[in-house]
Amino acid sequence: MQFDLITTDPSGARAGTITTAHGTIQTPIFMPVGTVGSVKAVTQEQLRTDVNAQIILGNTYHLYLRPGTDVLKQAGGLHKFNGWERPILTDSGGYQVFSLAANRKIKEEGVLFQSHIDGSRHLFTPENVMDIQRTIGADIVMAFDECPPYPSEYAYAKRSMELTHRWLDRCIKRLGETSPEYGHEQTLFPIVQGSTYKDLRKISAEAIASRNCAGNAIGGLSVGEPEAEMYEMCGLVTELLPVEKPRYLMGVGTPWNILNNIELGIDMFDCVMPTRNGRNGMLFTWQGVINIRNKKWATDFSPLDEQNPCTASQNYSKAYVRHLFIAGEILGMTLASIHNLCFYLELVKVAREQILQGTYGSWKREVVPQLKTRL
Ligand code: PRF
Repeated sequence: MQFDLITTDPSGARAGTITTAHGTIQTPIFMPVGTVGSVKAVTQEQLRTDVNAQIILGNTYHLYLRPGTDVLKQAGGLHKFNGWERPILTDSGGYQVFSLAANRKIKEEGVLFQSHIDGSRHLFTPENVMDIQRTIGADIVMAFDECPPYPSEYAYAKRSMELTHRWLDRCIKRLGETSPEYGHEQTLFPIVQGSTYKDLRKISAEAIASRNCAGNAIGGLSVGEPEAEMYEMCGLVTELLPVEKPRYLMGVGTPWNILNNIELGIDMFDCVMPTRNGRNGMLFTWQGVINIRNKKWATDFSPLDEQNPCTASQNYSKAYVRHLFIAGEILGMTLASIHNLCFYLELVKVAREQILQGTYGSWKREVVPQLKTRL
């Protein structure tokens, strides 16, 4: 993997390119979440042509439980299995195991947990999580971490962060001792933790930077803390992470969260919000947020979103999509998901253009209030 930093805007926002074995990614980028190897309600063709996604996410936790590594190995990896030929990043399970699994028990060795599907017992360790990600075959693989809840006591957050650092060294060692299963390069991103404690965040950012990996991630944010705290933590971490490597803020967020964090020097984002909230009828637009189920759209025959270039936004009316939601038609969820993903990809595309022009800061201050408006 190669990262080329093209420019840093006066505001601090960055534009660059990431080159992987499965293609190039223009940063800043938003990565749609495809938990089980599918971006919910959207086909791979729609992702390619309507959304124009450059990279998607998969989850080690889910893919390990279903379909399992035997099937993925026989398929020749996730790219072949789901027909997505562009880059894939897999999260390590170091978050899902804490948010989804039952009876999880954290030990030095790893995490013992019970599947949320059938209650079966499993152990995730830094080593087997690297092995599973080898079998999935993602281009970017995440280190196994612990994401402490918000709020966490200082002592807990410190112990947890130190465990994450020890697990990181085991991840690096294991990846170094194994080879890609399908011939293409796989790049490890370590994850900064430290909850909402400034000194822990600094210690963690320095520890992560010292491992000299090709890219770095920030975890443990957008877990319920006030937005101001997320920005404060993100800002002090990006100041300590190397300039010449991509920075990925995990699980963030709203359109305005993304724009504000781009200004703090973040290059990559993922979030379930455009798809999950889309399936509930929440639509993001440049004018603001729409609840498409609202009665007020019942006879609004204007396009879902004139400013959004994708076919879902252009060729279907608000009234029609509202009708689909009220009638419980699955097409409503598909159109809302495509619309929202297309909007998120447009958002980062326009952000990139503004960065390249050196006008990001004033543009961002202008659009953020609009984006937050409730329509
Ligand atoms: N760690 C991992 N994945 C994540 C997170 C984390 O802290 C978050 C937190 N917002 C989202 N996804 N491994």
